[in-house]
Amino acid sequence: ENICVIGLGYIGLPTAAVFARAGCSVLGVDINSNIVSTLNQGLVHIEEAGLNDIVSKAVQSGKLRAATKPASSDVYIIAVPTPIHEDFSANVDAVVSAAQSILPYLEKGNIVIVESTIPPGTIQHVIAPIFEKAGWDPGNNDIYLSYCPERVLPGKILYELINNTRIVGGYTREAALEAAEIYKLVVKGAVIETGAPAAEMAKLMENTFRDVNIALANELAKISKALNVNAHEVIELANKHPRVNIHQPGPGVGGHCLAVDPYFIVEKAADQAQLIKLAREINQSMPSFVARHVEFLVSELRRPKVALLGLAYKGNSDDCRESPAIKVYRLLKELKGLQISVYEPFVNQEKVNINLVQLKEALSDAHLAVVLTDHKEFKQLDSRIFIENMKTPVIFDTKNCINIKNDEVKIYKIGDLNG
Ligand code: SAJ
Repeated sequence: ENICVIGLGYIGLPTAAVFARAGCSVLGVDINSNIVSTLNQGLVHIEEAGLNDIVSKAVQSGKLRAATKPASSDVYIIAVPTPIHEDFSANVDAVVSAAQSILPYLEKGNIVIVESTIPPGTIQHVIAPIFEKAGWDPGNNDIYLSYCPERVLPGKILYELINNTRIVGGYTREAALEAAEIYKLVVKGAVIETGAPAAEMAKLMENTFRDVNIALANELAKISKALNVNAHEVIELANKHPRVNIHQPGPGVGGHCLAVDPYFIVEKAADQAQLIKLAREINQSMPSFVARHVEFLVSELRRPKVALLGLAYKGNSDDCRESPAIKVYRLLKELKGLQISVYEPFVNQEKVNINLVQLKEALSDAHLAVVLTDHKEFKQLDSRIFIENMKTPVIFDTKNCINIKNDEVKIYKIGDLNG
């Protein structure tokens, strides 16, 4: 099978590599020529467990190569980003131009699959018309058009790509069957055929489910503070109930998925999507909730120094897209007289344009350390590094991930602050 994967980001690159490993001849396409040349050297430009290894083997075997333009193929998989505009509406321009970019190479019987997250109705109202205008008739299966959302968790992408259930939403029933055959080359989990509209909505609801649940946990953290109970204890107790699973409060919801996808539903059904909209607002309010507490914790000090630990939106990741930690940093930057140091082991400082230092230097003479990302390294930190380097060993652990049991270190968490 010849497969052309358009977009070599967090989803496209692992997808291309997994198909190449299965023996398909894969061409990865990206408009960024740096990404293309990096891949052609067998290297990867993103941080993801296990990705280096599988990509370098696939390139060495000759099954995976990259280019800035598509080429004639049996299957085209579109995995480009869908950012949001300032007004929170979806920007599907990249998906549209990816679809247009394959038009010169399309042949009868080709399979076209969109994996990018898109607002409900996009396949029918935006993507199918692109092919129809070019003289194709996907409704009558001269090409097979499907929407097959990616559902993999960053950090576990290679495992989930293979083992998760895959939803295959055909523009027609036949298109779903054709796309399902392709995924069955690599997916060990179930491959479920459905229509494109249900697949679009299922993808969005999965992330919305998580966002709404995290908003509930964040609201509980705020309530607990007001009512003087410990949110973490409440969550642990409530979750002993067989049908309750309260999520974890934190500094907010980041990443390119949960912090974005719910808006795609709000955009298309603003009157009905009340809870979804409110959940977004609650989660968006968390960075300033955290910043206010930091301000409170150092309010008595004359020249406070605060060390921020972590900028990525989630643990063991270098991804800072929509990261609440960056928002907290920016809010704290605005406070006069506050000295801020930042330690972030995964992120390149040029990428975020924030000065990063080593952990000891960040903690040195600090009055407060604020943990904003649950990197594994932070979970393993010993009390000594805080005691020996900080002016006062006080931690505000917004991710509830520090494992220190030493009374010399004072630890505050979101939802149990006595302030
Ligand atoms: N978070 C909390 N509390 C929690 C869980 C998460 O505050 O209890 C925060 C995280 O710190 C992070 C954000 O939420 O900032 C999102 O992280 P995540 O690990 O929940 O999810 P993502 O965004 O990395 O990946 C999600 C996944 N969706 C679901 O779990 C339903 C993944 O399967 C999707 O493929 C991905 O979105 C996507 O690409 O859509």
